Amino acid sequence: MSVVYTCFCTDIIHEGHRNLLHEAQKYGEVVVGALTDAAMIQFDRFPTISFAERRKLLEELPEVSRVIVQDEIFYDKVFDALHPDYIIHGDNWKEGPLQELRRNVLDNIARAEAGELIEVPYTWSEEVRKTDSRMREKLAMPEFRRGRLRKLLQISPLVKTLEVHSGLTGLIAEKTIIPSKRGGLKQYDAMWVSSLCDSTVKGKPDIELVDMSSRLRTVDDVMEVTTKPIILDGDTGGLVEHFVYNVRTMERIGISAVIIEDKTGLKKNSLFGTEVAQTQASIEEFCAKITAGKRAQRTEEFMIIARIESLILEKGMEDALARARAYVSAGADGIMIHSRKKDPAEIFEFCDTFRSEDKATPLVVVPTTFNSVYEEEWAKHGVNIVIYANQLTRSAFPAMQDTAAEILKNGRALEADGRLMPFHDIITLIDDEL
Ligand code: SPV
Ligand code: MG
Repeated sequence: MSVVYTCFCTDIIHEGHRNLLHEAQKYGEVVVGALTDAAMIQFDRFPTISFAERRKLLEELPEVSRVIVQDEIFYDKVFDALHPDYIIHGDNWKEGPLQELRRNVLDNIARAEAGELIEVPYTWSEEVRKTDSRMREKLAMPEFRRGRLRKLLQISPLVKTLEVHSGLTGLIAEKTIIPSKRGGLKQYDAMWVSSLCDSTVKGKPDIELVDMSSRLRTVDDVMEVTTKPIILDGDTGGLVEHFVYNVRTMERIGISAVIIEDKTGLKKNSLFGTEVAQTQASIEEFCAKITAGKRAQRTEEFMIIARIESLILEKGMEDALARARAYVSAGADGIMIHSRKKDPAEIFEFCDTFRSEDKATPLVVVPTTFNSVYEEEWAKHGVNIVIYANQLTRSAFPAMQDTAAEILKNGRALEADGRLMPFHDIITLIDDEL
């Protein structure tokens, strides 16, 4: 009997999947691939149920004779192990990033000199639309979004995080998907609400002048239109009495982690380094803040990450490492180490030493100045989260400035038009539905 293979990236079986399975049955024995969590996050679908539950869901389908594990989104291994006679898929993958998968199937058919691709019309029904929107809704809910960072840390070798400061930048972080050179699809895993960028877009300096209520309004704007987890730049965390209160608020609205830095008094941006007066908190003082925050927290999922400013303030590697050990003992769920050097050597040294002593605590880096390091290299040095902390704001600002000057210069907007997004694209940019 012929083998017909298909694979669904879903947690819910709807009418569209059933239609496809009925069609598949006509060609032979139906084998379905259950995508692992790691494979699933390479799509724009984050699993909302466990792999075991997903597998069971597929096994219980009467049309399915066998379920196999598919641990990458491309089909090479499936072809090698199963030698399918047919691959069946909805025709919706003829457009957008999924085209890469279609191409991969066609390449495999050519390579194996066997197999045939069957494409069935995608079911665009009300039930399918509602099911899809139910899944997205679940992902956007605070209780689900909050725990997603911890889950990602389990399944992803490196959590790629992009700075966002508005609904629009949130959508960029949510929806930018590109084919990866190595095969697969690439996208961001999480979002960073930076104090520098959140202040800058409000025209204010990064000195904790923009208060937490305002910062949380930015977070809410982002949350309204996205589903990915949020890491909040919590500056110094403020007074302990305020921090504990804010921890509960952050948890309640679905933020996954806050990063607080071990500075005290008037905080200035780290990249000033020692050019401006900045004071580091004592180890005891900062540990007390971490412990108070952890005690205040109500859920298991929320993370308080401690950021060490010793290298920024030229206090030395030993001070940085001593602080890392103390902050972890005080309850920190992760360590962020920062530097303003272009050369990544001191960051590598910190990460390597820390990892040799502590295999588990997540490590975070913000490669703004030391930006030559590739993600794979960070992972090799034991880093778990990499934050691109300001690049969206820094690319938008000069573009807007140039456009403003160009219009002034010419006394009309025609000359600026070449660098602008077509008008039609801006009015259709935002979907009516998320
Ligand atoms: C931010 O993005 O606000 C940060 C990172 O805190 S840095 O600007 O490098 O200090
Ligand atoms: Mg900051």
